Amino acid sequence: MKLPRLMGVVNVTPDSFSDGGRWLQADAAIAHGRELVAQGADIIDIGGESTRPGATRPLVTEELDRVVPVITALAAEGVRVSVDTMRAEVAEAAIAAGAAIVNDVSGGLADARMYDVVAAAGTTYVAMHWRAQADHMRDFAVYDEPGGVATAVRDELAARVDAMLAAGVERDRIVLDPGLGFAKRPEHNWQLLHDLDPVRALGFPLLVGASRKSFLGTLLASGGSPRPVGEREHANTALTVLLAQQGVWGLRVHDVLAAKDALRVLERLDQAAGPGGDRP
Ligand code: PMM
Repeated sequence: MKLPRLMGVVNVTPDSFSDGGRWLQADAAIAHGRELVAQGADIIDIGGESTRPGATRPLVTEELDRVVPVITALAAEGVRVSVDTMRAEVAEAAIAAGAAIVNDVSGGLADARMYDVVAAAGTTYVAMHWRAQADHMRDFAVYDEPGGVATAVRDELAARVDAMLAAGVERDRIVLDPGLGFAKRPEHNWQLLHDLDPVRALGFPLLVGASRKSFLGTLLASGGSPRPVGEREHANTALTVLLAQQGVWGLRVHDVLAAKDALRVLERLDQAAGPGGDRP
């Protein structure tokens, strides 16, 4: 079994829902990146803009000031870094600082220059399904088409892929992401997780980010209150196993140790099955 890569999250933001404010200082963010690598992260995803529902956008200069020093330091140590940004200017600076992957939650919709930057640099490009900026994405969480959310996400990502290829992004540089929690209500996230096949059928590697998201908090709610962000890890571990068994390319996670432990269990079971599998 080919196990997924683990992309460890470092949000250099004051306001991310999952870890906002914890890694805002460059030194703290760099140390956290190193810690995640030591725990088994294959990629460190560095972001300077919170995309939680309702968030307002930082200035470009703020975003640059947050991410560039952290990318520079970690890339210089040989860490495979991705930059989580919707802005071409930030992607460009991040690539110059050593980022190998551009992770764009808007799939190129937020900045018309993004595909040109990625095509010119030849970096891997993660294009996520997205419909609107965080301050009004809730209004776009409507999937009335026949086939529901899975086919809508497939069709909208397919349109992005066509635009990327037309702009000169190499096919083998593209990774797609269904965008859990982005313009999606809990039931949409579950439907997507239940049926990733339409998106997978586009023929690109898939990255999935479920870690700490509010649909897990809703699932695990008690007494009418969502389960707090820091107590959603066991549910994410269950998804880590399920998605790994479905052959996804990567998982974007905050708790790398938990995800890595789950993957090690799968790896060990795979070895026990031997080259011929566990069939008699
Ligand atoms: N989710 C968040 C941020 N960036 N990038 C990708 N590719 N996929 C995601 O699901 C995704 C992302 C929001 O979570 P955070 O605030 O914990 O970073």
